[in-house]
Amino acid sequence: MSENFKKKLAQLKKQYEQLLTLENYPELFSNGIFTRYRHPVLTADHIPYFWKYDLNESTNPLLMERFGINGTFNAGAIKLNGKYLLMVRVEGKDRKSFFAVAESPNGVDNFRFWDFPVIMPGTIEDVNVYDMRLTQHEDGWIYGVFCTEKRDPTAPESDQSAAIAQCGIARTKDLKTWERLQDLKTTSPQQRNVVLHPEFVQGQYAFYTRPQDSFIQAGSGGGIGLGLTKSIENSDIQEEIIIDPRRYHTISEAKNGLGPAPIKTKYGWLHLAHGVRNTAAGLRYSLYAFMTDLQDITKVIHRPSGYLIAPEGTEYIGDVSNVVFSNGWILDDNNKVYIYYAAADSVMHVAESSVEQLIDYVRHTPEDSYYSAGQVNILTKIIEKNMQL
Ligand code: M1P
Repeated sequence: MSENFKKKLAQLKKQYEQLLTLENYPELFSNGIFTRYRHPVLTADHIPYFWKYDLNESTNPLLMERFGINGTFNAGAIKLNGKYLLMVRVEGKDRKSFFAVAESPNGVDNFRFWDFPVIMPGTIEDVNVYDMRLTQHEDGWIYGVFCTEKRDPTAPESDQSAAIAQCGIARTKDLKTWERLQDLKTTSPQQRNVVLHPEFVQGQYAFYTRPQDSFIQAGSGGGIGLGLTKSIENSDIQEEIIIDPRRYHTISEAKNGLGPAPIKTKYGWLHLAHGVRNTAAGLRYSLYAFMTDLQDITKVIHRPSGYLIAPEGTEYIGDVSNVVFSNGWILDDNNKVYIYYAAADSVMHVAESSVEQLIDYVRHTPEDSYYSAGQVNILTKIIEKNMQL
């Protein structure tokens, strides 16, 4: 190996190690509901250098990147055997996404990708796969439910962006070996943001869905739905009930979709979701929380108004600006909750909260009155009460 190549390689390794071992810490400011951590937990630079470079001097004498990575985002999350694992959507510069696991000892920093990306059994139909939700189901399996996308075969040749999104399902015990099951069947032409509920409902598997008419627009569809299927191997949902609809002049006016699998609490199921609103600057994605009934999971019992997390500062900047998106959180010891959220379809961040904080937030944040005057009324009551103190 030439001295020059050796030097460049050493520099590459040093920078990589420096980034991976960078200590993360909570921001000083918190709104009492959650606390953001200072640095992103994953970026495209966290991808191992031995994925991107051919390290053989004879075939890559200039030590150039051979496989470019665009982003690391929209990660499912799980704590397994004491390790914090993110099932990351890795997107290449070729715009194809795939899954890879990044592991951390503490959930907030030192995330390191496993040596190889996930080999997901599939078919040629899967042109692009992304946004996996992990569910530790009471049947004993860990399920990975994700979006599988292909070109719309009915679109004219002149349209090379029309796509069909559907829900792929796979299961594993260790996130290493995966068994691919039949894709979810529903009556909707498009499905994205599908999540498997962790418990059986009426003896069946329950999926949160997001029926849409077209790839981007909700059309006559939309809203977070719920459907049951007897079989997980040959899943087939005949009826979807919309449990959380889109609504005019809210953060989920244009569309919404569930985030990670819900967390069970004594008051109800805690949910995290994303809502989308159209603005002059394009679509704006933010995160919101709500709670459903423990017995009847189709019934929303608490719906705080507005968003929980929206982009801030550098989170705005990236491949798709004005987007925060979450499909993973981890319920940790002492009821701590790590919320993993992606910013601008580019990087992964973490915010820390707790079951206690999130329950309090969903139960005691006023619901939306859906009118300006109604909101002023709610605010006036808060001020009046405070004035009496
Ligand atoms: O670009 C923002 C997000 O857009 C899609 O979300 P939705 O289906 O709700 O529109 C997804 O493709 C998601 O991956 C992406 O982050």
